[in-house]
Amino acid sequence: MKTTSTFGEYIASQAERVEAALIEALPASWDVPGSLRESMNYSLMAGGKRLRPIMVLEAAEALGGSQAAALPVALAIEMVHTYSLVHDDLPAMDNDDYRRGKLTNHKVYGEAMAILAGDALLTQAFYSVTQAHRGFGIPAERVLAITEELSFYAGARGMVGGQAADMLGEQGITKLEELEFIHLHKTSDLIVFSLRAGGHIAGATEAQLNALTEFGYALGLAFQIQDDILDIIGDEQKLGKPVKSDEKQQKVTYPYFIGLEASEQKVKELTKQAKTALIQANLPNPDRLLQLADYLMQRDH
Ligand code: GRG
Repeated sequence: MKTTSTFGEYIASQAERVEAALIEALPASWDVPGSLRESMNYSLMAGGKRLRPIMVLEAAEALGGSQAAALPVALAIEMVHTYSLVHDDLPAMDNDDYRRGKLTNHKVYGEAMAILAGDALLTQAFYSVTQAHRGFGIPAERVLAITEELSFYAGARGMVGGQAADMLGEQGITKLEELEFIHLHKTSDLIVFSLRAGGHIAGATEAQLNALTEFGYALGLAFQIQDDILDIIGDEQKLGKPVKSDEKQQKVTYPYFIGLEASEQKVKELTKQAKTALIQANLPNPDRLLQLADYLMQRDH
């Protein structure tokens, strides 16, 4: 267990590094309506786990790249993730009152400002990506690939498409494949983006990018199934949101289809599959990504 807690401390220090940079990303000196900046900051600094930005940093390091140069892209994915949460919580979508242990954005700033804060975070993300070139000299060609992939994995062909499929499916989902389509896009695509973007920063080859993609899809699905499991057996305090919400909303989840125990087994299998894909790619420093996979499987929030 010692290694787990040491790695947990490492992850916490990486999260702090991301948070310090996020504070600087939306400076008080901006000539922006105060409530818009506050609303953006409120959700951005509400204390998420920062897993996606950490994945960008660790993927860059796995390939011998610079974490500092990867930081602007790490911030970008946290901005996109945060916008998606703000919009997902709106009355027109999931209509949630709590997120990350705090009132949701629209409960504090009103629906219109929450929509605008989400829009502004999404737009700012693309600005942040460009800073990998402007601030750290990452070749423009690599930054172009990251920009292209951010719009792909976060947009209609990615996360937004997954969210739309989820809304359209609601309780009508009858097949595990339909549920997997939703998870692959709604959850895994941002994870895959994060890993590939870290790879691009470090100048990954096509084969290395493919390995990161395979790792990301398996890890993303494991992450989502674990999320569904925690909604059943997790601790409200640790999760920062009410549990049993899937059951209350009659949501079709992995545990609903195959049961709790089989879902726990599936998380283990997917984690092993993810790690195998990475090990076979012979990356220069894969250890932290491999540890991250185990860490996520054991997470309780
Ligand atoms: C509104 C376009 C749009 C998309 C919404 C993010 C999302 C898509 C929906 C939120 C609900 C959900 C269960 C999404 C799946 C991804 C997921 C598990 C998000 C939570 O990620 P964590 O646990 O959150 O990393 P923190 O708060 O730690 O950052």
